[in-house]
Amino acid sequence: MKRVAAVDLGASSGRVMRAEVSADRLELVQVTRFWNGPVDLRGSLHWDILHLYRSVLDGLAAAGPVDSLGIDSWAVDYGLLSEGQLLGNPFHYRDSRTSTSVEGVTAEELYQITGLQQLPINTLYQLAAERLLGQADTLLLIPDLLGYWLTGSIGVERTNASTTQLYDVRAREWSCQLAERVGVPARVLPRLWDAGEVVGSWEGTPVIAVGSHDTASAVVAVPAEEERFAYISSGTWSLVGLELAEPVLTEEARLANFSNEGGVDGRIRFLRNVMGLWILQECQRSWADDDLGQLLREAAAARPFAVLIDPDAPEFLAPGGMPQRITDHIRRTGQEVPQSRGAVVRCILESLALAYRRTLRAAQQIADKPVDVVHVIGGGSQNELLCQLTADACGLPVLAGPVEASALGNVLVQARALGEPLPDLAAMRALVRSTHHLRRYTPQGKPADWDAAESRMFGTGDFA
Ligand code: ADP
Ligand code: LRH
Repeated sequence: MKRVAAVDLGASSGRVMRAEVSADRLELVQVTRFWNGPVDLRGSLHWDILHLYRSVLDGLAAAGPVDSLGIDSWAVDYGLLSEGQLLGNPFHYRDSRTSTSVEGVTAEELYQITGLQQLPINTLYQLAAERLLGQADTLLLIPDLLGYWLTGSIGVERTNASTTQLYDVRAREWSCQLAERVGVPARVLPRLWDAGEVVGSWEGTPVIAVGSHDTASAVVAVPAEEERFAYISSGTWSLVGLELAEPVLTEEARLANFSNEGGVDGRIRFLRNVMGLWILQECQRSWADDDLGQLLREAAAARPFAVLIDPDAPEFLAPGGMPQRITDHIRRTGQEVPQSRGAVVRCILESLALAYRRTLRAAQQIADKPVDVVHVIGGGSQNELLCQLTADACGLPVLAGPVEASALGNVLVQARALGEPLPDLAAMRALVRSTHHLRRYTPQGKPADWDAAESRMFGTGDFA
């Protein structure tokens, strides 16, 4: 049996977890959970990186003695170093300084090399707007920056590197040539680590590189029994897709804006970002209403398919004023504005379920990989209404759980590195299955209602 600590930083909260793991045991306890989110500094959005580091240190101290620790976090964001010192406070990916255009490379070439969807949050686009790049000698992604402060070791773990749009998805290395072409000096790109490598130590405890992209760790812990599964990693974002052996870099995949992110053990996470529960979180923040249970009960009682939004519309990316943005979107698309919070929440959840359906159908078709079940993991797997709507919209059974999938994936990769007999993803997933209760949702209602809703939402051209 091994005892390990997992630092798992999501966009809405961070947690330090302690776990006991062996071939037939996987027990996870939360040691600390702390706030995380954007901080507006006179119009620029940043992470409170020192608060996060302080919280990690406090959590690790409270976790007590462990055999190792590992860190995962959200993707794409970075800190720049010069001679070991942090230059500037890391930006939040929702900061408005980015766009999706960059000189020196076409969209087609970019996709052939990196296999990534075009999102303004990608590191490449952030770096195109970065003023401190010229002074930097090293770029570290967030888990690697925190790891560097703990250990002094410099490197970037591969699953997260694959989200930067500077990484060659086939060669599994930085694309230094691409970086230079788009104005990112290759000198700032440090050595790459594989999940499972010991990268240093903190106060005598080995620090292990895990799938440091939280979604990569979450996908490790998908409790799938068969190969024919899809997943929705449901938190601030919904990451919706399939696990593949090889990237799909076709024109069809590019135009449908699918990412080929690197997974643990060389797998490919063929997925799209759907805006996710962020929209609901932001409504709750504007309404100053943290009673999610009551909002969901009201949503369950609200009229179905009354009004729909395209959750991926760019106006939903930035923080602030979310109820008003939804109202504007609804007016622009010629629909009736909902009159209660419950109706707004129902609109968000039905619209997310439709976006999941559309994404999963496209993923199966483009990758030529049909599935029989959708696994929903992460905090959003506790949302019963959303899980049922997802099953109904996709016409597939949904298996919900575990909630703390990223932390579990983090823990499992550490346990294997420490020598526990968990030889492959199948063994890790079997352990999650045998130690966690999953809730099953079977499709209900009339499929024709969802067909009609889909053509209303995406078929009319109103939703640009
Ligand atoms: P992240 O890792 O991006 O910070 P999480 O995986 O922690 O996100 O998921 C956060 C989301 O989970 C919240 O936005 C909320 O909508 C949902 N959630 C959390 N607890 C519950 C609950 N008890 N019931 C329904 N949904 C929940
Ligand atoms: C989820 C996540 C997602 C990224 C986004 C920046 O936390 O890592 O996979 O696209 O944050």
